Amino acid sequence: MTGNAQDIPSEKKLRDFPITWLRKNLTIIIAHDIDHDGYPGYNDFMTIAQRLIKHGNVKGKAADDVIEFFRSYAKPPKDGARSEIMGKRSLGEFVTAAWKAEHNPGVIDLLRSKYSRMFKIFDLDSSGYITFDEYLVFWRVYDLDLRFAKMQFDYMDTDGDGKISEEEFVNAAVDYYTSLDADTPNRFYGPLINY
Ligand SMILES: [Ca+2]
Ligand SMILES: [Ca+2]
Repeated sequence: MTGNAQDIPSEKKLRDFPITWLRKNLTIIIAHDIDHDGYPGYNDFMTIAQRLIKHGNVKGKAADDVIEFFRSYAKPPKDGARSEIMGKRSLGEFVTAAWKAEHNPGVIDLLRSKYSRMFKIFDLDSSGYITFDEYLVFWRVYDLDLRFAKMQFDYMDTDGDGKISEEEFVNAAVDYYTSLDADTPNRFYGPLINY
């Protein structure tokens, strides 16, 4: 990771951010902003949870876990790194808060723990791996362009065994948030939007 929160002037224009970082963060925001009101809010996360329960045919306790996961993400603890982000109500504010959050010490641990939980949610049969069929549920939940799902699956499957381990999933997520490489093939939340 390069740069720090102080690099961002108080006006906080979108062009002040590194372009690849911005494209990835706008891609994340658009993937989560299901109702298209400009930012991911509580209702969006609940819609995502319901989609996952439906597309993944998740039942009982596992369905409760899905709702709890997305609720905790949408309503983070007030003193947590994400509470700052979830309070934002415009794209510029949201992106600025995301930039600050990603430059907090300990953010890697937070990301690892979040995506470790997410891995378990998308490992629908609790086999310890996400198969390609299970992975397609991820793309359907976020309404991503399915033509690119296999490319990203193969990118994440670094040991080439045809399935995604927890480590592979979490590593890809952390790389997505932290790498500023303009040529990164990582499309964790689908094709990068142009900006
Ligand atoms: Ca599985
Ligand atoms: Ca693998």
